[in-house]
Amino acid sequence: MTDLVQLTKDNDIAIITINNPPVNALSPGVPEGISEALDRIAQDASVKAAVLIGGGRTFVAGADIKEFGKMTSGKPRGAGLTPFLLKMEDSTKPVIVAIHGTAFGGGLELAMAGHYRVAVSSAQVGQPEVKLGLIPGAAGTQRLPRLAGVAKAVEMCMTGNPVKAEEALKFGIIDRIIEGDLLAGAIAFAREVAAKPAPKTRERNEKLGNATENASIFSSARETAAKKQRGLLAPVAAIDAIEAATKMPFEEGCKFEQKLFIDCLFSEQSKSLIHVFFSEREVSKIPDIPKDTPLIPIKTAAVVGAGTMGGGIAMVLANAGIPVLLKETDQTALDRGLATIKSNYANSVKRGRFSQQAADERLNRITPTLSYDGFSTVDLVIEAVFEGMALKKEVFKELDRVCKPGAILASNTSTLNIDEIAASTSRPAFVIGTHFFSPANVMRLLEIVRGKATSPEVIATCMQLSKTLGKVGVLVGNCRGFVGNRMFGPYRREAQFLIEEGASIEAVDQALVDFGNAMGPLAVGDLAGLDVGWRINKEYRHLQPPGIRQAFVEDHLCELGRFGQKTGAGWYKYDDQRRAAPDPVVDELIRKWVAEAGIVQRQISAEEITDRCIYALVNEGARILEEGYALRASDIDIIYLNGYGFPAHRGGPMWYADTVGLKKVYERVSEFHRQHGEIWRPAPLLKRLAEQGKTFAQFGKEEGVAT
Ligand code: 3H9
Repeated sequence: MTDLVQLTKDNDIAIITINNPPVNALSPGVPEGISEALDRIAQDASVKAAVLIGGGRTFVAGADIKEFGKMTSGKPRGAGLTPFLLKMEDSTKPVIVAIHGTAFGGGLELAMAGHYRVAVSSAQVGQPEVKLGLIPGAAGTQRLPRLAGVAKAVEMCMTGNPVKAEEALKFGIIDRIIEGDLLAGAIAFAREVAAKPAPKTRERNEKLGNATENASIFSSARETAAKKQRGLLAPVAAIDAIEAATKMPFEEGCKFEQKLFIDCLFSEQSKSLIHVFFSEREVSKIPDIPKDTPLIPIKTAAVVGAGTMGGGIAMVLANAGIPVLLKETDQTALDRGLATIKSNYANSVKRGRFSQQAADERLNRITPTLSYDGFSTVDLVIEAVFEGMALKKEVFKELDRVCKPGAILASNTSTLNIDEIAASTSRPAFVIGTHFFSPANVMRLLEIVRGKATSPEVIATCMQLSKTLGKVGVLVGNCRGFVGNRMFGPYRREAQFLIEEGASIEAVDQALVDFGNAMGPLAVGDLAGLDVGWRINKEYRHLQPPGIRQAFVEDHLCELGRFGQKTGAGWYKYDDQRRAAPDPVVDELIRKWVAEAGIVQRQISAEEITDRCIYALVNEGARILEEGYALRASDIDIIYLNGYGFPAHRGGPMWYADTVGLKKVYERVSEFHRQHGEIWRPAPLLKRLAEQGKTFAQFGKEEGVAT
């Protein structure tokens, strides 16, 4: 018996407990331990039935994801879980699986090979493999439709979304919800069924439906996958595998599933998504901020500025249960800000995201104000006023005066120097950047910008706060544009250069959408407002070294008042529903401006468009990494996945470059350098790693993020 699994007894009921913290993953040793326990139970005449339960906070959260990397890098693979699950299902003594926390992936597959399943009401079950670019690989696609029906199984395996105990009961995935103590309830249940023949899930064919009904389930699922999970292999494979369950005997279906599982496991998509899974967890680990750093309790907050960002941030705080003061300078702006918040909440209620009562509660947590009254008691202030250093300094000076000692003063600036802002206060240790992304109440990313003087407690508190707010907080250093926008500059620059050189607006956007991005760079510009970049360009133009090529089309569009969606015209023209259409006027203008600039246009391939845009991100990312403004390449990936619509199945820009191979990326960047000059000089880190045959993922810094 391994020490990951224990076997005990409650008179005639055996209890198998899995103890593999933190989530009882099916790591090597766990299946073996359960298997050995089953052997002993079979031989023990005093045992009538067995309960299988997880120790600690959860049942089994799935296969051990760390093992997949070993398997794809050539480690010999055992027989998989399927034979062991067959053995459990063939046990003549009923096995009752008792679920709390989550039974996910291999955990649910394990549970379905038991004869009965009981769960506490807070438990969840699911087949989330698709989120890792996989399909269930231990007969989940064969047993789930037999319990839940074909349509539900397709939905669960395709989306990866879990279902709660109550729904699981309704669909027959579990047999009973246990009120009170789970183990005691499961033992009682076991005694009820001990004398009955143990039902085997794999022999239950009554929910497998008929050919006509199933055909329409599968075809509509494939249509949805093509639309909503564009380019992803796993959702389609999951549908195929469930279809096999309806057409083949169980054993053959399992073999079919196994083949698809292995195809998915070895795909770049799965490797990338697994990288994302671990990176999302790694991001909160900061070398010089220990886990036990004391946190500052954030019970109340204030936001300065009720514009798009300020209003969104106030909603985020209110949604997390934190009462918030929302300050503006004049009544009109305050009313406008509040009206937007109300309409956002009304939309959420209309879309069924939450109830009217929940919306009212959230709205009631936001107190609009025109003064700093009440600021003296709040624990955190987030400033979201117009982007200008003089104004920010003025606001921070005032906040420093009115806020209590120990209150955190955060700025939502997207470009300005946090140290300079902090210097206008008497408490730079309590000043930090919290850069939300628009719309703040929707986008998951939160860049947390560390100033030179920011204290570890303030950083740890903001990292924790990001979780409370449902955001992914990434700690970054204080450089211009921080990480995300600093990289986005060269990306958008290349999109514009490509237009100037002859690519059409639609071709540029389409190439990046085909790559997997949520939107193309020009459509994003229109959405965010072209005037933002235009104003920043004007402010910083004097810092550009002379002789460096400057993009001009976007600035010219702004000079004509074409700011994007908000003015009904930018790169595209928009109708009153904000639907985009190509605008021949813009094509004509571009031809004129380009001719005036003496640029000779040419045919540009989709491959060149993606390489130039994506490698512009990568080259700047490499500089950021080497300069230490991001802790890890994977932190940069997390920023791009959560704030910029980069496709998760590509793993993020830095991971993507690693998968292409840095030697190849470096050669292409060098080629662009020769063609386009200084702006494409390869980052020293890219050059070095390419020459050493290494990856960004292998590059590590010990010192912590640069400030
Ligand atoms: C699968 O099952 C394939 C099968 O079909 C069989 C094929 C043969 N493995 O998320 P947390 C770690 S595929 C290894 O912060 P929470 C995680 O990295 C799998 N490690 O906690 C973290 O480590 P650290 C299908 C895992 O409470 C720690 O546990 N299953 C695994 O916020 C805590 O995790 C899934 O996809 C794992 N399976 O959320 C479920 N799971 O502390 C994946 C977690 O060192 N897991 N870790 O950073 C989850 O969704 C969440 O972890 C869960 C808990 C909801 C369970």
